[in-house]
Order: sequence, then C-alpha cells, then structure tokens
Amino acid sequence: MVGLSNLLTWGAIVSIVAAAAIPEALPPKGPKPPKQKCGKILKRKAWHKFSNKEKKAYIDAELCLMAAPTKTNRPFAVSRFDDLIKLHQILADVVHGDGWFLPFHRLQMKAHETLLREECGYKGTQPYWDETIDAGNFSKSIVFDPVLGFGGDGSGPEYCIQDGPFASYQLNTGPGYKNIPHCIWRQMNDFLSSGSSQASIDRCMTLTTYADAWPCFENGIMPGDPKTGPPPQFFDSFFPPWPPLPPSAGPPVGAPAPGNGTLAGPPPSPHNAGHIGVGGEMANPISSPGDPLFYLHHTYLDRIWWQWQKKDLKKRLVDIAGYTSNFPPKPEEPGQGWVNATLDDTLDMFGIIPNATVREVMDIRAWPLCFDYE
Ligand SMILES: [Cu+2]
Repeated sequence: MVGLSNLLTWGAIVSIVAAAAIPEALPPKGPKPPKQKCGKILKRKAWHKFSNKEKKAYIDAELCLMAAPTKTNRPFAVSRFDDLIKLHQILADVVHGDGWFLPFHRLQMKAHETLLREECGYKGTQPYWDETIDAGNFSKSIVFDPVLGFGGDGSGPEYCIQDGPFASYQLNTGPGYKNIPHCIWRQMNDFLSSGSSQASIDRCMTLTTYADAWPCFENGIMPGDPKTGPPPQFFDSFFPPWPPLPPSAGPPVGAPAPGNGTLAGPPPSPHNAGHIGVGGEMANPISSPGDPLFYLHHTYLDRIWWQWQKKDLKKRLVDIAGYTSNFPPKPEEPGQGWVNATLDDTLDMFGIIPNATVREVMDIRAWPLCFDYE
C-alpha cells in the first residue's frame, strides 16, 4: 500500500535529486555538429557464445570500472561503475514506463560498453544474456558461474552474493533511491524467471507499432490491457524491501505483490522477468545497474527491440511514441498531462558519453551507436 508518508518522502527526494541534476539537464547550445559516420561496427554477441578468454576479458574490464574513481562526482558516487548506476537512479522516474524506456537503455548500454573499451582497455563488445535459454531455470544458467560468470545466488541476512568476481564489491548507490553502502545481492526465483520465455517475446513481436510494442516488451502489457500502475518511484518504498525481509515475513522478494500480478504465473514480460528472476538489486527498478548482470539483461532487451525494428525497418527506425517528461519534471507534469516522446528529445548521459537524441539511437548501425547484433 502506498501511504501518505511515502508520497511525502518521494516529494522530498525528488526535489533534492532534481536540484542536483539541473546543470546536466540543459540541452547543449550552439550549432549542430556535422553528421558523423561510423568507423568500425562492433558486433555484439551472446554471453554463452563468448570463449573463456572473452568472458575473462569482460569481467576484468568490469572490475576495472568498479575500481576506477567517479568522474561525474555525483553525491554518494564513488566509482566509475557508480556513475552509471547514478545515471539510472536519478533518471529512473522519466526513463521507465514511458516512450524513453527503450531509447534510454539502448544508450546506457552504449555508455557502459564505451567505458569498458575506452577506460578499461576492453577490446570486445557488450555481450547479452540470451535469457530464453534459461527461462524457468535461471539458477542453472552459466551466467552465474563462480569463475567465468557473475557469481551465484545471495544468502545470509542481506542476501549478498557469496562467490564470483563481484562477491566482495561494495555498492554505494542504492538500494533504490537510497545511498547505503551494501553488497550486490540476489534472490533468484526460477519460477519468476519463466517469463523470459521465447513465447513472451513472440507475443510482443506481433504488435506493429511502437506505441503498442514497448509496453509489451517492458511490462508485458498488451493493447487493451489497463495501462495504469504505480509509477516506478513508488516501488522504492516497498519493492524490493531493504534490508530484505526474513523469509517468514511474506512471499519471496520479487514475487508479484497482491494486486500487482498473480502467483498463478509470472507476467510474460521480456524485461521484467530478467529483473525479478534474478531478484535483489536486479529487482529494484531504480538501482538495478548495481548488479553487473543488468548490462547483459538490458542488452538482451535491446536486441529484442532491434529484432522488432528489423521486421519493418523503414517505418520502425522513426517510430517512437508514448508520453515522457522533461527532467527535472515540469511542475505541471503529470498533473496536467505529460508531453509525448519525440525523435528530437535529448537523452541525458550526465557527461559519461555525449548526450544523444532519440533519433540518434533508433538505428544501432549508425552514428553514434555503431554496433550490430550477430
Ligand atoms: Cu532501467
């Protein structure tokens, strides 16, 4: 239940966050730079197709990013890895449940790939987790390998991950909008992971407009389904709780809450299933980039969007829809309605990589993205 105190807390947090974000939120001034062309196209592929050597190189680069100091110097950010979590945490309210969802995350994946390559000597590309292979069986996935993977499930009172290269890492951003030093934590749930099936992708693929398709990719919402739900900011106060509740206190973290789904079956959502199937930090819509698996998950989702675009490329390279909001939110939003997402909207990257417009992220093979999927 969202009580009045939660609303007040959110109001206070958003004012602080908005005040901190104003300088970066201004659109760039001056004449438009000349159109640039891609040099090399980076070919992205699935994690399970990585060689051991490629896996190790990726993990090492991620560890380098985690050890490197922040450059954005956002409050509470310590590492370069934090910079990318902060970006997502601060903008969470305006990049989920709306038209910016897919374009923003596409560009955030590019930012991550760019930092690994330019600041950590990584020569490879951003891999994705082909979750259809592991749907309903996440806990057995090779992505959780303790040596050549991301470590396994969490345990103990705070469900910290126990093994793997990231086991001892301390996050400084999150959980949610909080900034409390904590471990990378997981509460895997194979049952909830079954929403990652190929069938849940296929049902979204039948939709022919962006307006219909993105709500399906993100939240499993089909045309005609009620589209109302709590905006992401309200999740923070209760989903998932931090510190984690003892098991006896209720259904497992990540399980659909009463009124927010049904225990009869997980909602078939290519986006949500990956988050709640891993659980813990990954199940938090605000601070989920704190689990390095976030980048494999959202690259997987990005590939799904690209596959959808490719089905009618001419039309879908310019198809954008859904409301969104300027940041910081204008006082009239959402009270007097939201503005529609357009191709000319600027996606803010906090200076981590240059900002880009929605138009500039529609074609992954064009500047500034310059990548493709195998
Ligand atoms: Cu997100």
